[in-house]
Amino acid sequence: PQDLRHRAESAQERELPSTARDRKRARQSAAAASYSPKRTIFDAKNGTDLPGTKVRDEGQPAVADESVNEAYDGLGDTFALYAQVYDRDSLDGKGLPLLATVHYDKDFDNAYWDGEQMVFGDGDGVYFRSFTDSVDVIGHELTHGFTQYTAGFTYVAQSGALNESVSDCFGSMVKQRVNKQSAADADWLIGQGLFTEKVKGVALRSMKAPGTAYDDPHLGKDPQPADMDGYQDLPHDEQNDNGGVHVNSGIPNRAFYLAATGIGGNSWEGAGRIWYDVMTAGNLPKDVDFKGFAEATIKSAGSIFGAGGKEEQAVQQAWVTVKVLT
Ligand code: ASN
Ligand code: ZN
Repeated sequence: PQDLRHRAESAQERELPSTARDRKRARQSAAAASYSPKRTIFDAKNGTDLPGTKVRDEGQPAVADESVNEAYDGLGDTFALYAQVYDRDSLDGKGLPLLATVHYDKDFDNAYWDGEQMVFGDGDGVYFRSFTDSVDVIGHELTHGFTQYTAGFTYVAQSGALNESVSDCFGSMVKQRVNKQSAADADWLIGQGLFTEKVKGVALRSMKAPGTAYDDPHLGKDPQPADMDGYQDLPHDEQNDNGGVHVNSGIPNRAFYLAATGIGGNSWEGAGRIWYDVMTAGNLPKDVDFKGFAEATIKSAGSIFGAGGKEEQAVQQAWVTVKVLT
């Protein structure tokens, strides 16, 4: 064992920066380490004026209000995924400040990204708890900002479902990384813990088993399909969730889950890297469909990890399983 350790050390020494390319990479990771978030949390005090009253700025200590601290920490965890794993300085890659408002409106059962900031409701207290409780929901909302600054997927029909799905993928990876969970160990639930004990359900969505997250007399049944056989071709208007963007997202969500677990290890190092590359490559139309996105992920898997490798095969198989590709 002693001998092996010695050999490992000299292998490491040989990898010290020597070529110009290595030195550049060393500089880049030094830069990544120096990225730091600029967070500001506001309180709407159960009104609807945005952003509301400033209650905690970057670097200030925790306050008495738990929702404020949960939002502050969740913003930090999301910033850390983008900075430390993907070497990205905030959502726009240029250090965009992260703004969030808590206690928005009364009994507000949602959270959203308004194009400039995040907004969190307290939940009605009967069926929903505070939307700041789930770090994956915080990662989801912030990722709408990331998508806005990158691929810009139009929020309707298949490109809208991809917009939703990418938010779930990165939101889930924020949570998995905080919890130090591999793809195999993660629960792949979005919004676990948001329901009160009154609700028959475990979370808002399941990426692993879309359609099974809840089945409740008040909320109805989780409507997500697990493959293209259940795709819901709804009218493209707001009354129909812009063509079922939160419904059909189950299909690409499950493809991501299958790709991540097929590759193995931590989702953010395998499937996450591939999805990030597709989002930032700048070569997809804003109204891309599932098939166009799927083909881009397969191509990207090959160029990052090697053509024909296990990553490319896992991604290809994932899209076949959800019946986007044949
Ligand atoms: N929580 C929802 C979302 O981010 C809010 C919405 O935009 N309908 O998708
Ligand atoms: Zn969303």
